[in-house]
Amino acid sequence: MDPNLLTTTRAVDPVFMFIFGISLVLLVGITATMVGFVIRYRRSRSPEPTSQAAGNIWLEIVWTALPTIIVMAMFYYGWAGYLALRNVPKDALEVTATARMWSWTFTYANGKTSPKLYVPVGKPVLVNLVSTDVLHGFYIPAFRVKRDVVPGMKNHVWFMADKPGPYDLFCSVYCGTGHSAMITTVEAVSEAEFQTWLAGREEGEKGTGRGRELLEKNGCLGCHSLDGTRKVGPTFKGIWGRNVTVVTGGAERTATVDVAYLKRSLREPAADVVTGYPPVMPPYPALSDKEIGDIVDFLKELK
Ligand SMILES: [Cu+2]
Repeated sequence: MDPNLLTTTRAVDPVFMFIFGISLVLLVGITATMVGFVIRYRRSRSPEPTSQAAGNIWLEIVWTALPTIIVMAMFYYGWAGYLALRNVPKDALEVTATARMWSWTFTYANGKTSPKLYVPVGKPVLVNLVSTDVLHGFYIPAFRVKRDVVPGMKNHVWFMADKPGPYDLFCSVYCGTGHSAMITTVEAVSEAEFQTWLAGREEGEKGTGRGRELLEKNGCLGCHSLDGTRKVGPTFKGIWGRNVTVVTGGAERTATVDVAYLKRSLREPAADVVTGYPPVMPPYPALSDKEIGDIVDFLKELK
């Protein structure tokens, strides 16, 4: 790790304190002067204006020049910080973040995908931002980075974790019903742990094989939990073989979750909508029968 590297946190914080400090001094100074003048020049004490001054050239020069200097200093300082946010260190680890309604997927150079952003501590990370549907916002408060994720536009952020630990990652732009569920974690771990993770599967993960991978890759787990928690859509826990009440063409009916039902729900989610949930799921027409079979195998394991 380069100790002199100007990280995003180190670039943003002093600018924030600088602008905040100036604002505080001005707020206190102006308020105190105002209160002082109100007391000193109140009507009972000085009913008639005593000063006949028509102007003061030096006063005007000072109150023009001083704010100009302050504002230009804020601009210069802010611009320097902005450059630090946009210029990515050369040795940065590259990850692609894919945003969709309503989850994140992170893809690494070796093809590994993950719903959490794993990063090594002390190494700059470049995140390419991709949206597959609508406008989202990539936001990690701990690293002071926030950037719009615009469909069809190349965009990026970079940051570096100084200390290991989990950090919150949010979507900062309202993107529909499940927006508030678009939360995940940045897991900053040691370089060795990171390499182990990158090479293998996550520890303690429920289930194995392609099925779970497909659910992660397509962002299904953003809206459907595996542990019974109610999210934007029904949980996957115990879903296989369950009887569900769905609305089909305006009428309620009972359906059994089997291969035919899941296929229809994936390819035409609007056809059967489970009662009590909003009809917001996008269709996944690209999933093959084989892939749906893998997902079914995984769902059966979740009983
Ligand atoms: Cu979003």
